[in-house]
Amino acid sequence: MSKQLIVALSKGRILEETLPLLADAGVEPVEDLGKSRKLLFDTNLPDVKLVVIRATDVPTYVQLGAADLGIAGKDVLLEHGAAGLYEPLDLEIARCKLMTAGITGAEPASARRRVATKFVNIARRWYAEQGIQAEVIKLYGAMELAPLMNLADEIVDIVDTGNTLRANGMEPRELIAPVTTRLVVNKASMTMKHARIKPLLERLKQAVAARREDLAG
Ligand code: PRT
Ligand code: MG
Repeated sequence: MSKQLIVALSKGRILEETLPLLADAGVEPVEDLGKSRKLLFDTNLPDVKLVVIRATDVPTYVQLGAADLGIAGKDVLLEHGAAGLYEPLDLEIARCKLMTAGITGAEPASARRRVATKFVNIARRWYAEQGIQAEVIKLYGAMELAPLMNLADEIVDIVDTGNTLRANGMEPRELIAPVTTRLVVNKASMTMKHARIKPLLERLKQAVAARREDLAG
């Protein structure tokens, strides 16, 4: 195993909130991630590199050891499964909720429920736990459209303010899981590169705690 630490970052909305935390923990990319088309970045630390990839690919990179560390939403981790991963730190950013939602005022379908979502594993597991028969339909985006088009009775999606649901005549129903962004670590890396990972983990923990105190005023 090389002495380098590769950190896989989720591009998209998590990235903006991740970079200040990493900076507080002493890790800064040497160039502007947003302005570059590159995917692999050097940092101020000679032995730390960043890769910026799709959020849904982060668990795969870390699980298979292509990256030592990763930063991903709990939604993505629940959907992907966490074998081969440690999840030592809640970064407490990009807070939202995984919920079921349906057309406002409509009764939930009583027989076999058609559920549209990109979180098919989470949905299958949750409906099974509730003892609700569900036919889970995989979509890649715009879940809010499915009930309006009568493709599904309800959806499983991420809700923050609820504005997206409301704008489409829908309402949140049941909470499946609260979601924040997590730091994940490859299990082998945690052992083999412990001396390098431990201090970084500590500094990130401090950065998260400092941010929490700031927010509390
Ligand atoms: O592009 P891709 O399909 O991969 O995902 P994306 O564009 O939906 O999201 P991305 O990559 O920018 O960021 C995804 C991660 O951000 C998720 O894995 C969550 O952990 C986290 N996160 C936090 C959110 C939200 N808040 C959020 N509000 N991800 C998505 N949303 C979307 C949601 O899908 C819905 O369309 O925002 C809408 C709901 O927001 P409200 O405020 O209208 O309720
Ligand atoms: Mg996106």
